[in-house]
Amino acid sequence: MSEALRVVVTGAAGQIGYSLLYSVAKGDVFGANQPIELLLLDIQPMLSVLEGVVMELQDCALPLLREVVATADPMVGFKDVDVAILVGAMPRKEGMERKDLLAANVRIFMTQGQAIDKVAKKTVKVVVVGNPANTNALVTRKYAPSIPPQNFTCLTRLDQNRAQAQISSRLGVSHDKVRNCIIWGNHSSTQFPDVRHAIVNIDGKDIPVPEAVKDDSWLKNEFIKTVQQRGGAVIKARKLSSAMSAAKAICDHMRDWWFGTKGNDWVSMGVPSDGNPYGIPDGLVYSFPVRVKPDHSYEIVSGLPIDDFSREKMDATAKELQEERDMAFAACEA
Ligand code: NAX
Repeated sequence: MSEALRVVVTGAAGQIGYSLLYSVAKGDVFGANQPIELLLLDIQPMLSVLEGVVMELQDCALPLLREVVATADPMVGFKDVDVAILVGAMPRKEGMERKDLLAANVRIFMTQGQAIDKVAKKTVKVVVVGNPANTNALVTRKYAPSIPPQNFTCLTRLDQNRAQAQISSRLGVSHDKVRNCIIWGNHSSTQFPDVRHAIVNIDGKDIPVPEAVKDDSWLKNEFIKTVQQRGGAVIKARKLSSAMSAAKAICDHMRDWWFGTKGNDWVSMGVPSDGNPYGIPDGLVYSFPVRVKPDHSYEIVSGLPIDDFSREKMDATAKELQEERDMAFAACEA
């Protein structure tokens, strides 16, 4: 057995945390031979709730789980961590404007970035889930200059999984038969779910998804809208936002980052846009298709042809991210 991996989950007393911690502690993400030390970070008023979560984790009697620390102090929560899963964020309250939400989150992710910079391992891998996830990742990275920029990512895997599920149910195949769906841009309703380069395996044969679906109008309209608005549809039905599917997507994101993507396939991750091959402005955290090597390094997949329809959608979501960045950085200086 190798040395224990130190993994911090922020917002650990929340609903995604509750769905996520068991999978991480059980070995679903870092493998069945990898001991884990879990650090659970939440705010002071939630510490008593967190105590209950700690008790439950103990009661699972998981062989890989070596230690659980619950804290409200970022300097304790991020100490020597190898992996940081940043779920905790300020939720949007009634009447709150986007700029106020961004400003409230800037304060949280600035503090956490500074703590990561000071006490986390320099190799720490960070995935930001708390919304606005792309811009929160950008802020965290800004305040942790001693960590390589590419170690800061945000979650768009839930959107990718949603796209994959829409296509597989449309084609009547199991979900694992559909690969290489792409989410471009922001984890928001401007995201561009793109399956024009995706593949479906039918009866052992790889077929481009558009060829199998044979309905360009559905792909350009209903499909995109369904994926873009799926989070809202879940809230409407459940009166709570996605948690089980979000936790599963976090596990998928981290597992692929840790072990690498399969063969020539790719997955979508929000990553720094600097030097990207698609003309998206530098200085954003933008979701691209990436291939990950077993040493945890990743590359944005290059050379995918971009038509006018895609260009417009990719630029629109980039524009929203630029606006978010400008508002967030203005709040940093305030
Ligand atoms: P909950 O409200 O259930 O839990 C959030 C937890 O974060 C709470 O326990 C809260 O006390 C804690 N928290 C707040 N400020 C904190 C701070 N400064 N340090 C540590 N903890 C802090 O929300 P939940 O449903 O778990 O969702 C968490 C976040 O994920 C939200 O921002 C949500 O919008 C976002 N999501 C992002 C998704 C993505 O794909 N990127 C999908 C799912 C989800 O909607």
